[in-house]
Amino acid sequence: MRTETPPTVRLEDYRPSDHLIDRVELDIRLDPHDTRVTATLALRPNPVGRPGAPLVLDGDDLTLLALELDGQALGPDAYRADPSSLTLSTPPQRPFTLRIETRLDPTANTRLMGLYRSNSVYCTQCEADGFRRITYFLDRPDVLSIYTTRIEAEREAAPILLGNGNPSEAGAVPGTGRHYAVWHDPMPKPAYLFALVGGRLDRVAKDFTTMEGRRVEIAVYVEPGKGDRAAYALDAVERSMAWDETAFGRAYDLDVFNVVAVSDFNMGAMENKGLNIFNDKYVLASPETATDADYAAIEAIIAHEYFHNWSGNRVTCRDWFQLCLKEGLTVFRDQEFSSDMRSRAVHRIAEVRNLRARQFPEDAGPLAHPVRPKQYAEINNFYTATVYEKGAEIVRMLRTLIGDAAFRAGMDRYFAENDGKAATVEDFLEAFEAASGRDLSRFAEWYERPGTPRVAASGSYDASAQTYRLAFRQTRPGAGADAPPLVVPIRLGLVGSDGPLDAATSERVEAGVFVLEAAEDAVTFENVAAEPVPSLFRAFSAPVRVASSLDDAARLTLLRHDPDSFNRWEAAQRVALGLMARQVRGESTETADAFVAALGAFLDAEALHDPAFAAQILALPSEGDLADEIGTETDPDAIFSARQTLRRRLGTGLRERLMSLRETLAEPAGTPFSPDAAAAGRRALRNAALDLIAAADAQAGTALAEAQIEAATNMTDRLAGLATLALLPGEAREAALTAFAERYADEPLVLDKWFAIQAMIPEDGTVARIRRLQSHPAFAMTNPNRVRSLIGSFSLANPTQFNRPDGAGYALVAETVLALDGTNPQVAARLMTAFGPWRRLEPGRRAVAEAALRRIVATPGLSRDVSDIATRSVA
Ligand code: 0A1
Ligand code: ZN
Repeated sequence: MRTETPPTVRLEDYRPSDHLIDRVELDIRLDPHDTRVTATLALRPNPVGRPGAPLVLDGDDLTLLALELDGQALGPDAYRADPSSLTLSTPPQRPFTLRIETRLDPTANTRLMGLYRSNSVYCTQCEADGFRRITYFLDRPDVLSIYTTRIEAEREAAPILLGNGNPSEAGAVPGTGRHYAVWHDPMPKPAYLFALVGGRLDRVAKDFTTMEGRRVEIAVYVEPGKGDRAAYALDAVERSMAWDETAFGRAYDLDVFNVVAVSDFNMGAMENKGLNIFNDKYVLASPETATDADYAAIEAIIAHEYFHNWSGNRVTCRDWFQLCLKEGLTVFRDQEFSSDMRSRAVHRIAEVRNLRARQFPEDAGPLAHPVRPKQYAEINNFYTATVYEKGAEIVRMLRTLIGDAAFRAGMDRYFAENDGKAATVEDFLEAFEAASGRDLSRFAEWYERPGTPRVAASGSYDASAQTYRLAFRQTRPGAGADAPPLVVPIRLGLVGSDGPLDAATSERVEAGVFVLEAAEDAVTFENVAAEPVPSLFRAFSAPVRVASSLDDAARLTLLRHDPDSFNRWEAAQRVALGLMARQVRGESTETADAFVAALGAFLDAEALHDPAFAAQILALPSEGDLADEIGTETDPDAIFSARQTLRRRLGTGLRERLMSLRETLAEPAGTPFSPDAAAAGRRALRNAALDLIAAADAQAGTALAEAQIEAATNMTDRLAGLATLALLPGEAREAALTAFAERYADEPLVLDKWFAIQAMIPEDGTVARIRRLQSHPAFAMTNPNRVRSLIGSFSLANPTQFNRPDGAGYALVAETVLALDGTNPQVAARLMTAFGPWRRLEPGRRAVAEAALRRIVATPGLSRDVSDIATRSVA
């Protein structure tokens, strides 16, 4: 472990690099412990940099072997080198060449940044600042270079050698058993997009011809023997390529597009130019091993990384403060893709569930930051839900504000004007201002301050005038007292007791959208025949919390009649949240019966038309949602029991219907598996029904779950059965867990699900169970997926046990963080973010959580990653 006092990097201090690197030639000789890297850099002073400035190249843990300037070895006085930098204090004031030789030990690289080995496959991860662990470089996104990479390795150990760009040459190194491949990337790129792969891998491939007539070979590389699990990912790449052409007019620009799956990866995947490297969890799928959720995630992440080819690679970021420029935009693009591939309404619900589960709490806690942060100590800690998901919501609001046509024109303009450049949020907004003629300077405020805005709405009906006035008031908790009002697009409509009130209009509402720009404003509808229920923020048109005084009856009117599916779901969620919150406060929940009746009527009328949507309606808000709703002094046990009570009530009240839906939706024996949205929706509804039945009747639930596991022909149904049993203590559960582990003993990604299910058991014994599982042969602290499955699932999805009043849950996570910090600080820091909501706990737990955090802060030798999260968490 290293102690570092992290220097703070500030957006306001940005200045262009003093030097540029036009061309990079890399010669990389792979060896398990002694890899040699020779980098030949064509440098020149930056015309907009400081003349005569020293050249300071970044390094991280590097060993310099040799250094030449324009072909001459440099004497020790001419430069200074240490593991983290290489400095020439008086570099030439003209173009010059540096040749730098470094030595690496990829096998010893446990941080999984730079060049490392995963199950003996050589691979790289360079975002955000991993390239400096390969060679000394100007490792910043605004230095763009043309790369040519020669990779050499033992042919036996690494028959496949992949790099960025197009393959240009390959052959044997005579008399050595080694071979090489040369890759040339014609597009200028920053160092964070560099990648290479070397190893034994199986390959599946297909051709694609772009709208520009380019023939592209798409290939997916996976561990030997797993080729049959790569078909879905390969198909998803092809669909992504075709979709980006029609939806955004973006074509692929190289002759090959390679995707490689590796087992050890800190994040989901990485968009390296022409060579996307993936966590294998987001590539490998078969009906036997992957759930419907896995298939959907694979489709989304394959698309996300592919879409980065334009939003991120062709147009990159000037500095890391602009991260949302590529991430928020690319999430928006992958969400649109998934919505087109699946059901738009159901996907929107999933997006909002995810935003509320991860981004809202982040924005309300100690790690809150603007979508474009103003400073950071460790950039790797800013790959957050706020930058990604709230960033995507900003792009979506922009489209809502200016309309589809101007939005598309703005995107075209953004790509055209910034192609081959490193851009800023300002460049992005400018393109839309030009395309729409709308002043976006006030809209830009969305990027500037943290906190989820609140919009309060209240309506008043004037029966004699047949008008309905809706008054809005926005506030910005967490944004500071001087925060200006935001520009908030509110998609809205009025609904009556028999259906939407289409005759009602207002001159302030255009194409169904009212734009709230001031702290307070109001809109009046004319022609309102009867007292309406307002349907606000349709399709979740802005990432805000809405406060309205609608009662349950009004919300149930929306559930029945709102033409906006999202708001129908939202209405049901709000009723459920209200019921659970009242239960926590010890207030009356007598309206629960009306809720159950409304859900029953809904199921009768619609469940079979749209099972996926019905499954969403039946899935109650999570414990986290309820904690977020309650906001302060939360008691996870009270929250858990309120949710249990409502689940039981639904399970009891809807039992006959749920049983019959399970029958009707059962797949006839022999139906071939399809991962498509329709089939997945039917499975989702059957499994939502199982969950509620089991909540109300443990015996029936056990029997149904056991039978389902026995009969399952796919992982979705098998795992849903196991998840149901996991909530029902007893022999059946333990037997099912044991059988599952035996069946999948050789399937690490499936055992991850098994770890996670056990980590989420909301019972006293879980901490002890996790401690036992930590020494299970399939568990490994060196593999991020294993750690996230066992410890991450516990800390994020088991609120009662993580927040045990005796502190045993916090202790388990804190111990893991500290144990991991020495080997993989990035993953350790991410685990720590689970402590985020600690201030919102009731005083007893709050004190225990704070003590655990302070113990981490006080630990000597913390990595910069963990110390950054820990100190901000208690600040
Ligand atoms: N740009 C990637 C995310 C990513 C970021 C950092 C990494 O370092 C370990 C890896 C991946 C994406 O958005 O998919
Ligand atoms: Zn991304």
